[in-house]
Amino acid sequence: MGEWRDLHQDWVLNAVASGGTGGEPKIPAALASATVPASVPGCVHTDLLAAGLIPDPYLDRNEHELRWIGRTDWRYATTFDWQPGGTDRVDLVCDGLDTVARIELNGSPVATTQNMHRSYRFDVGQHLRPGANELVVTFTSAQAYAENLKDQLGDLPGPNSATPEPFNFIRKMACNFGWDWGPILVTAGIWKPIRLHSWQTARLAKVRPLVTVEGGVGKVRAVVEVDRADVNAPLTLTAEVAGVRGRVDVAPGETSATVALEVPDPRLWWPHGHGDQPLYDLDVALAAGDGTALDSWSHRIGFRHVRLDTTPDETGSAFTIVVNGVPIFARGANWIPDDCFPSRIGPERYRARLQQAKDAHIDLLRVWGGGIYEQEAFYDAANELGILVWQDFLFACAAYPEESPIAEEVEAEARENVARLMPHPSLVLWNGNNENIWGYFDWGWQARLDGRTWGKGYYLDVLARVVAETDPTRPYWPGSPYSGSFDIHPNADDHGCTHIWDAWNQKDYAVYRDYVPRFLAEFGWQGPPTWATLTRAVHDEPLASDSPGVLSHQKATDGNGKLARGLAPHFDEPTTVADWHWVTQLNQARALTYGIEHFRSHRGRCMGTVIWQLNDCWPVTSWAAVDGDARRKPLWYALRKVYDPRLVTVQPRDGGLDIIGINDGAEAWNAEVVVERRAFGGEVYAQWTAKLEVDPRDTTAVRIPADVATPVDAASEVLVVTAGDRRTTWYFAEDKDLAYPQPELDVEVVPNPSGTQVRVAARTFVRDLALFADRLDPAARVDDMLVTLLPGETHAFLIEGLTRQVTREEVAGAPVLRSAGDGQVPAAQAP
Ligand code: BMA
Repeated sequence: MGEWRDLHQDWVLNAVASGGTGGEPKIPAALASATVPASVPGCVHTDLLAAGLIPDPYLDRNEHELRWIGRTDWRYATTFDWQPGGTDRVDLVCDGLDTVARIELNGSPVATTQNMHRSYRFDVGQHLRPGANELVVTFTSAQAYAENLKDQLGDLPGPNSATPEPFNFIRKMACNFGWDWGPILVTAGIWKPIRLHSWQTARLAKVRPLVTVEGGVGKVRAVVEVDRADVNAPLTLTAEVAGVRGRVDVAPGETSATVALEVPDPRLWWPHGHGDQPLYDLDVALAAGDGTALDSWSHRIGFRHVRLDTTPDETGSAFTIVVNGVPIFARGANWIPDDCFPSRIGPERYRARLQQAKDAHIDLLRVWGGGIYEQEAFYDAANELGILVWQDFLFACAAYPEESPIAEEVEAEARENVARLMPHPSLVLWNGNNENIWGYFDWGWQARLDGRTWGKGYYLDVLARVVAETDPTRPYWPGSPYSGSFDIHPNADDHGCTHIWDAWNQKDYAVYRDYVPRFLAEFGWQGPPTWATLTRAVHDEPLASDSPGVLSHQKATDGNGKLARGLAPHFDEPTTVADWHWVTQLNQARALTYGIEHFRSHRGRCMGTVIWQLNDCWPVTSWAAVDGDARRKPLWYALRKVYDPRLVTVQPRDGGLDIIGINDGAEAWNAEVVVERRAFGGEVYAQWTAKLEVDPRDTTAVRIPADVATPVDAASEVLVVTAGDRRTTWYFAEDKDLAYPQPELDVEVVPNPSGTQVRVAARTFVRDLALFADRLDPAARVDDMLVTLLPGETHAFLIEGLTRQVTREEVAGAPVLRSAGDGQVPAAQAP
């Protein structure tokens, strides 16, 4: 068997040159001659931070002072002892180099690389020496490389907003060059493991398991490529899954082979909410003719069939993910890199973030094209938790060169990553790009391109071919949004997948009801991060929505203006930073609730909503539900309610109000519906009951009688709709026009074994009651939020993670306990 050896010890880092153009600060004097201990895997920024040589780029306005790092060339060096083991080959294996690297071993050049998204293997036997060896990896500034290539090939159009950085001229995580939620932190470093692999005779170069289910039989074709040190050695290949074993001989000279296995009646893998997630070990082994074990490969796989239904119908053409024959309504969220420095993201963090997604009933994550092909642990967590993964190829919001060297890199990167990720049952869709076809149609590109190529060849040809050749078990779609044809607008409501951004950018979230997309792959609304996150990152005195540090943590074009204009139709203008923070977060939660209830009510025509966005890469005002310090924003709690597999909502239809029961589960949902029109003061003005019967994976509408649905005083009445153990409310006016009573709440703090319980008894109607545990203690979390109580009702919040005792006085009012229109709530008294 081959032997692996990590080369992760004793690395040091030096700045070697600065490409300090454009008035950027050059390397600070203290650093010019410094040798810094380096972490591998890691990156320059985190090494400099650990050495105390730079301030934290995530805090205040530090980011802006650190642009020089991305303009500098960096040299990583280590020495290691090595003794010849007598194997045929010793390879240097680099799982990830970020990005433009020159590798030298004992002074001899080994290779140069220019793609963060690929791995590399080099035969280094001739460079190794018995005893001490020196390995050096020098990174050219990615910024300088991309700018040079841009100059060489000629500029191409990018996003229609924000300063375009040359992210489309280098195969590197695009959002490193800044995004409308991310800072400009252009990294360099050995971001994934780097190892020596000593091996004999032959090894498994690539294993592609093609897994599907046909007629109840699990089918696995393990397609294997073999790398040979001995061309003539006879080899055998075995594969085993669920107790079924297959074996083939690999004749001398041959470098590929396939073992086909059939598993009768395997347990099927499902997204959560639709079934279990059984996983099976697939073991592949390579042996010499005499039986000597040479190499092995293992991965957990899952048996499921997946297809994308894009059949034309009376409306247009569908976009439905079908798993094991069942059309799934995707309750999704977009995923961006969870850190600007992805080498910091380990399995536990991936697992925690995906668990947060699942806890909010999210069953699909779309890995967005401006980030990375995520690390194995992301997909492992998705497999285990039953979260479907839609994976973009890495192209976002720009025209991309189809010339050398980008073209070769794109194809190599695609082939590698499709093969790497295909064992994961959670992965159900490959998508060509993010918004580039839309950009070509609508962002004024065509005039600027003047006939030049812009990436279309990747999306319609290269990537489609790579998926068909590498992993024919999975569907491929050229872009998001895309209608399926260049004859139809890519963002057409009736076709394919759609992004709705006019709501946030220009209009109001009310326009969501003007659309019924077939599959909504992006839509979102901004809100600030939690208070604890904001105040950890920003130390402005005084802190304001437009103080310098807060503004630097708002990257969207006119972001604060859009927040304010988005608030105006719904809420009174806030006057303090605390009120701004609460009400913009509440409005974010409201916007997505409004949209998702509407889109889900059209289940069937619409088969998915993928909110922009689940997570953040640093502390920032953004569209995320979970902020850059992993804290859940009010939106997260709203998602958990509105993505409930069983949802009851009130929707305006044909001049009246319908109750719509939505059932994404596999069981029928039958409930008695009680509708009450109540005054905020408690009086019940009208009551009506009906039966709600919703088939599995279906919706049912019930019209509310007009007299029940018509208020006497729109400002002070609410419809309370109860369907079994689900409840929703409907209002006849916007918050700013509602005459909410001044909340009267009896608050009790009760320590209990699992945390601290805060019981709130409402003497008045109170809407969207929220308890901000992070205001009490940055370590604390609350179990629920946005709870609406009728007079006489009580809710118990559970706070976990408190590191101190809290008093009733601290908890009982703003800024800890808040509700919609709570301006009159007396502020908490100092303890
Ligand atoms: C879409 C995304 C991202 C962006 C988001 C918010 O365009 O694809 O590029 O961050 O909207 O503006």
